[in-house]
Amino acid sequence: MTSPISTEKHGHVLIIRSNNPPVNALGAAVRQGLVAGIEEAEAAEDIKAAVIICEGQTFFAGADITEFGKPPVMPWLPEVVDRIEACSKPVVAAIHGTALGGGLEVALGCHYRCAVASAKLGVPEVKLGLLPGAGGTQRLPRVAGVEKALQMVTTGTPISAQEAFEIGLVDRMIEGDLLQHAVAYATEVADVRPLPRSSERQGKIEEASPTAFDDFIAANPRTFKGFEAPMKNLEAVRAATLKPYAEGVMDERKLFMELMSGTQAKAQQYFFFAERKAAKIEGVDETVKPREIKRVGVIGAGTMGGGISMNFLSAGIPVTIVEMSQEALDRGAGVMLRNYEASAKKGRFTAEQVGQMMGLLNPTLDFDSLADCDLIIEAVFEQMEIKKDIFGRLDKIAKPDAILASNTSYLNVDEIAAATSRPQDVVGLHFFSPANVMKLLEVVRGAKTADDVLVTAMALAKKIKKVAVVAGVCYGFIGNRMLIPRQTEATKLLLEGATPAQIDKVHTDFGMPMGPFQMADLAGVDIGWHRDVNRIENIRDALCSADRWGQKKGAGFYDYDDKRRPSPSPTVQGIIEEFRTKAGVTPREISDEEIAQRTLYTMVNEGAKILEEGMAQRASDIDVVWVYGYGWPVYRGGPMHWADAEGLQKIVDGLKAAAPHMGDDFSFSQLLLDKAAKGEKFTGR
Ligand code: T1G
Repeated sequence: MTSPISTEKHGHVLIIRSNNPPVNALGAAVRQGLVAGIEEAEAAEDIKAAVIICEGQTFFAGADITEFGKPPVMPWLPEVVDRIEACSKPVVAAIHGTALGGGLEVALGCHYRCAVASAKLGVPEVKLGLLPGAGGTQRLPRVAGVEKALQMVTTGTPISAQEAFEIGLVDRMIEGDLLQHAVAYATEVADVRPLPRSSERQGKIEEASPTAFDDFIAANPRTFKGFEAPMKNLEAVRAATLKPYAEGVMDERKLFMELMSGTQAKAQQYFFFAERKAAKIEGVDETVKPREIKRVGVIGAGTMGGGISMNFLSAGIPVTIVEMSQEALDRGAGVMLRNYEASAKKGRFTAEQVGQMMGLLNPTLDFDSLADCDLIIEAVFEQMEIKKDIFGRLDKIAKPDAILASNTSYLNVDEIAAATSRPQDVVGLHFFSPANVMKLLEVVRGAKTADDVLVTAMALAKKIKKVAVVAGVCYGFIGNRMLIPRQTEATKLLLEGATPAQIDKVHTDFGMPMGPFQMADLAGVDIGWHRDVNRIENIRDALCSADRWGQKKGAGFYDYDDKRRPSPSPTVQGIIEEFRTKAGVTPREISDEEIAQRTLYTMVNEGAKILEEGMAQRASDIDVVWVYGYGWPVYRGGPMHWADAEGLQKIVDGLKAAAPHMGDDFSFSQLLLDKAAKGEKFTGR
C-alpha cells in the first residue's frame, strides 16, 4: 500500500506532500508519513527547511472522522504535531482549500504558515461535539489571541486566509503557484533562528482581560445552550492563559476525552455523515446526469415565492417571477430587495452584489414568459385545484425537458403531475419558510419522476446551499407528516389538563427552539383553517374565529406585547375550559414525562411508519429533515438517532402506557415494534 505522503527534494528544501483524497484527512497512514517526512528532513544534511503541502482540493481537513471509535493507531495526531514543531529545521505549511481541525493544528505545529487568498482556516471540532485535541486550544490563543481563539473554537466557523494573516495566524499570503512560493519562503527562513514555536509564543495571551471568558459566555448564550462542547472548548482555552503549555495541553487532553466519550459527540459525528448520506439517491445510477438549469421560473411572489427566488439569485441563476398583479409583483420584489439589504448590513453581501442579484430578477405578469425557463417552481396557495390548473397551463407553454416543480408542503405530487402530459418532469421542491434562510429542502419524488429530474434537483440544492432530502409522496412528506401526531396529541393534552406553556416548555427544555404552540403562533394558527368563523369544532377554530391567528395578529395560543413577547392568555385558557366542559373532560395533572411520550415518542413512531412505507430512503434522512427543518438539537442527532439512544423498547413501553389517552388517533408502526423486539436500531450506531 503506497503511502499517501511523498517527499521530494527541491534544492535545500524537502517537500512533504500529502495525496489522500478527498480531503487529505489525517488518517494513520498520513500521520505516519508526516513523521517519516520530518525525520527525513532532519537527517538530510543538504536539507535546510521543509514544506508541508497537500494535493487535491484542500490542505488537511482534519482528523479522519471515520477512525473515531476505533482502536487508535500510532502515532497520535498530538505527537505528530509536536514532532513537526520539535524539528530543528524550519517547517512551512502551504495552505489552500480548508485547513480545518487537526489540519490547522498541523499548520500550528509548523514554524511558518503561508496561504493562498481563497483558503480558509478553522477548528470545527465543536460541530462534532469535540475540541481541537492536538494542541489547538493551547497554540491558537498564543498565536491568534484569546478573543479570536474563543470565537473560532466555540463556533467552529472558519476564517479567511486574509483575516488569518491580519491576526498573525498566517505569516505570508501567496499569489500564484503555492508550492513555488512556499519553497521560496522556506528558503528565505531556512537560517532564521530561534524557530517561532506556537506552543511558546506568549505574545497575545497576556492581553487577555481577566473577564474575557465570562464576558464571552454572557455575550453568546445561544452558542452554549444545551451543548457540552463549547464550554469545554472555552475551559481549554482558559487553561492556556493560566498554565504553561505542557500543563495546559494535559487539560486539553482530559476535556477532549470527556467529550469524545459523551453522547453529544456521538450524535454530532453521526449527524456529520447523515447529512452527507442524504445527498445520495438509492437506486439511481451514478452516471445519470443532471439537466442544465440556466433560468428558473417562480410562480407567486409572496413570502415563499420571494424566498425561493432569492436562493437562485444568490447563486447567480436568473429568475423569472410571475404574479397576477403589478402590485403583488412590486411588493414581492421589494421584500426581496429589503432582505438582501439587511444581509448586506450584516456584511454577507456588498451593495454591488445586491445590485447584481436583483439584476437577475425578471418580474412579469406574462405567464407565457416562463416558456424559456429550465425549471419552473409553483409557489401559490396550498389548494389542489389551483395547483392542478397551473400545472395544466404550464404543460402547454413550458419547453420540452423543463422541470415542473411544486412547493407544496403537504399535497399529492402525483395528482399534480397527472394534470400534465409530462409527469416524468414533475417533482416536489418543498422549501421551508423563510425559504431564503432555512437550509432544508424536501425533494418529493413522484411515482413517475424521472431519475435525471431527481438528480437535477439534488445537484441544484447543493448549488443553492440547501441540504436536500428525498421524500416519497404522502401527506406532509417527512417533516410535516411527523408534526401531525405531535400536534394532535399536544392539542388533546390541552383538553386533558395541560397548558400551552407547559407543553412548549417540555420541548424547549428538550432543546427544540420552540414548542408546538409557539411554532403555531409563529407560522400562523390559521394555516389550513377552513375560514368559516361560524364553524367552531375545536380549539384552533375558536382561536381563528376570534382573530387569534398568532404572532402576526398579536394573539394566538399566547398573548403578545408590542415587542412580540409572549405571555399565557387567560382568553385562551377560557376557550380551553369551554371545550373541556363541552367534552365532559375533568382536567387532570399531566406529567412532563407523559407530554414527552405523547409528542416526541409519537413522532418517532410516525418516522418508523415513513420508513416502512418507503417515504424516506433511510432513518438518518429523517434526522436530517428534523435538524435542518425544525431545529431538532443536533447534539441529540435527530428523532431516530435519539430514539436509538433512548432505547426502542422504552419508547414502545411509553407509547403503550400513553395509548389509553391517545385512542384511535394512534396506531403502532410494525417496524418500530419489530426493531424493539429484536433489540435493533434505526440508525445503526
Ligand atoms: N474525515 C473523514 N472523512 C471526511 C472528513 C474527515 N475529516 N471530512 C470530509 N470527509 C468526507 C465526507 O464524509 C465526504 O465523504 C467527502 O469527504 C467529501 O466531504 C484531533 C479531532 C472539508 C469543508 O470537521 O467540513 O480534526 O460522502 O461532502 O462539501 O483536533 O468535508 O464522499 O463518502 O463535506 O467539499 C475536524 C469536516 C475533524 C472537517 C469539504 N474537521 N469536513 O466539504 O465535501 S476532527 C472537520 C468538512 C479533528 C482534531 C480533531 C468538509 C470540507 P463521501 P464533503 P465538501
